[in-house]
Amino acid sequence: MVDFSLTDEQHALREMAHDFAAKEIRPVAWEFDKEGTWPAEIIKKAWEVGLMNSHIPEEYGGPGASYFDGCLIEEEFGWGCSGIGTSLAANGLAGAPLLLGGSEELKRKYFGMLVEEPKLAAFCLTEPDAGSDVSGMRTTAVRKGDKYVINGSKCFITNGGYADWFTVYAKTDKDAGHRGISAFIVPKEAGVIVDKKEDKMGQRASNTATITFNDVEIPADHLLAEENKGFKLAMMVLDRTRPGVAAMAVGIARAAFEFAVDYSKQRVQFGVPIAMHQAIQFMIADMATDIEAGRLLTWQSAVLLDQGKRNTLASSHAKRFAADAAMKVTTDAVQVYGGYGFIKDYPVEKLMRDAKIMQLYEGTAQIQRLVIARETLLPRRVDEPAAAVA
Ligand code: COS
Repeated sequence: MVDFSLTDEQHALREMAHDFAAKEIRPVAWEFDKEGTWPAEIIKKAWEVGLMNSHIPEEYGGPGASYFDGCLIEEEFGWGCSGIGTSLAANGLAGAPLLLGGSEELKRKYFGMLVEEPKLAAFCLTEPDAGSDVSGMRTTAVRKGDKYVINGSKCFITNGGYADWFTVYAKTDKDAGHRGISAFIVPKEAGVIVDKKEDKMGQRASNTATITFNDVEIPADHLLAEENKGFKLAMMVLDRTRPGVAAMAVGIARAAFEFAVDYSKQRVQFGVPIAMHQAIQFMIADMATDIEAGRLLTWQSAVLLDQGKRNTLASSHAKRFAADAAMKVTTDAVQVYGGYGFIKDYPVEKLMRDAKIMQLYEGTAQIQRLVIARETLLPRRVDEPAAAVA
């Protein structure tokens, strides 16, 4: 039997995340967007109430929440402000490679840092010349005795300017393509340089930085999984984090939808509220369907993970659909507002700008389609266990 209802605990968690988004995030979201303000206080408060680091297991001091529960939180963050939400959720992306491939000591130390204080970590995969094509990365890690020496540069790094540690992917065998990449934990104090904060179209309250490693030495035991298994580790991480991105996209769409519905009931044209016009009703109807469908795909992709099953296809379906839906719903919300939708005094143009990144980060809309096509044309069973890093 398929049961889409939430447990009492899940209702309470969603309500708590919603209250947090309504009281702490929403009131400052548009102002922070304008100035690109870093949400330091909100991060501290979210950490205090236990809405950060949801996937850190209990044995390392975290709440050990399910992927599904994480999605409930991320939808509310997206509803509040996805820029601030991304800042709050990015520890999950940085922590996933550690969870999957880290030694017991590394997990204790680096998860410990995140649960003891409101600290941040950052995931460093993308490079100026290696975005969708992960194997094209140029950052290198060379083993020297009991150390690795890292050289290179990473871009578009969420929370990069504020992170205390980084999960970094680098070539350990330059001639081996995707089979020559390894992943490491790199503490900030090892000499990580933050070069540049990006001035972005949307999600302006989140920090996106360029990070450079010049002969950065780290202990050899900071390797995650095995040497040259980093590409697979990255793919397994993205399978686990794309549901959360999809949930945030649903949250953005829901916010735009609610604004559009309210506005359509107030705005009078041709003698009646515009909600009375079928042209507007059909847009509202399509928004509502897209949000429901996006949420169901998102929930399915998270539930598979919680069941220990491989969710590559479901995860790309969810991320692809929810991101495209967020873009469409926010664009249509601007349309419902008419000319006012284009003006910054009204709330929906921010949501349209914020939605754009959902089709770009953690795999573009085209990469999701590539994964969906491959998984469809060369199907692997969805009840296969989630892959191990080997
Ligand atoms: N889980 C486990 N293993 C996976 C996997 C997954 N989801 N996807 C691929 N692999 C494995 C494959 O099985 C293959 O293993 P072998 O080395 O044993 O053959 C290996 O990884 C290479 O897979 P593939 O041939 O599909 O790799 P490609 O170079 O063609 O890349 C895409 C595949 C394009 C899908 C991948 O590079 C990708 O996701 N790119 C987008 C990256 C991204 O999201 N960037 C955003 C940065 S994070 S903000």
